[in-house]
Amino acid sequence: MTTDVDIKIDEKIKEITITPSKYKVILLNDDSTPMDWVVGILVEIFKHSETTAQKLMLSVHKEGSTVCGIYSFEIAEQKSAEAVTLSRDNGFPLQFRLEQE
Ligand code: TYC
Repeated sequence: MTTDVDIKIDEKIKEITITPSKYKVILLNDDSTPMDWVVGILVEIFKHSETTAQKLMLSVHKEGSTVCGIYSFEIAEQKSAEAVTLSRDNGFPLQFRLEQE
């Protein structure tokens, strides 16, 4: 016999297994990363157009932070780690935060 409780549990399992959380990648401002470098990262790693990348970079420069992409946890982590490694290798302190949606 299937009860209301069984159905609720089935629905909960589906919700947990079929809908993985998304994560916002938040780009943070700093005083020394060059503007052109930030735009390059947004184009090459986060696949924004040059125009959007310029707007996002200026928004971070003025407001302190912005969401630069929303991905599964693995992709969010991979992209921000790649951007940070590339920036550190070039002497820039660019930083990101991940935030669950
Ligand atoms: N504030 C930096 C500067 O004046 C530019 C910058 C923009 C740095 C966005 C980081 O995420 C950033 N050179």
